[in-house]
Amino acid sequence: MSSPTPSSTRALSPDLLALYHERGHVTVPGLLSRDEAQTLIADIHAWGERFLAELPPGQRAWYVDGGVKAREVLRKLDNPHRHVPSVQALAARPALLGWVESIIGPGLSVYFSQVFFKPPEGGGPKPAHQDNFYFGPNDLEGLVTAWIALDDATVENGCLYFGEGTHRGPVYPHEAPAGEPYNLQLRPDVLARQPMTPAPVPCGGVSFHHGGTFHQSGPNHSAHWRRAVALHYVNDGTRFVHPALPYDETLMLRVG
Ligand SMILES: O=C(O)CCC(=O)C(=O)O
Repeated sequence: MSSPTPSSTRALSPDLLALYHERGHVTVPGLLSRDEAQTLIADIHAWGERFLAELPPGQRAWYVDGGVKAREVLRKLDNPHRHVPSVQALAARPALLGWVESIIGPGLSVYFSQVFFKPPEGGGPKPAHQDNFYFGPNDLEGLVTAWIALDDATVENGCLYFGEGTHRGPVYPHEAPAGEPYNLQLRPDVLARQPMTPAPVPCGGVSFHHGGTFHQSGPNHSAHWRRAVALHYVNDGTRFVHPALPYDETLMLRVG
């Protein structure tokens, strides 16, 4: 097994931190080796198959990718930090916690986590949104998402796009299409004013984004998977005062 690229167990460098505060997101390569990413993928898919087999028909639209006609493929999974031991270990990795703490301060918990799957030539887009609208924290600076690429995330296979500097603006109202309450998104008139910049991430790298930063992802037009784990970290002082969807706070996990 190849060893991971060495990564700091302390804070983000001042340059990366400055970039984060300026743009509302920053990419840090080399948290995981490709072998470690493969192990996580295997563990997540094993859990995903069990989950899919037991999923009631009424919840399928929430979790299953509608773009893959030939077979049923998961679009997302919720709270892997509670269901997959290797994801829980990832969430508590000292190198990652050091970086997160330099962004939002000490006393860290995972509030919510997700796996986003984009299967080859099937994974659909994720519309533009702000995590702070979904989670509704009292402190808009108290939350950061660590989005960890388990495959190379490229423009072709549906990497994230960010609205640079949008974390300094308001949290806008979001709307969901009929029948898709989970698909809350920014309104077209707000988005029309905001260019979105692609942010490819190499396998094993982390993209940190602020809770106010506009972000979205494109469809997967490639022959390759695009999978990622998003860990939504919060600091000690942050409470969730108006979440837009029902999040189960009993699944929060103190990690630092
Ligand atoms: O991975 C994606 O396509 C969407 C990720 C996302 O919205 C997030 O991490 O908050």
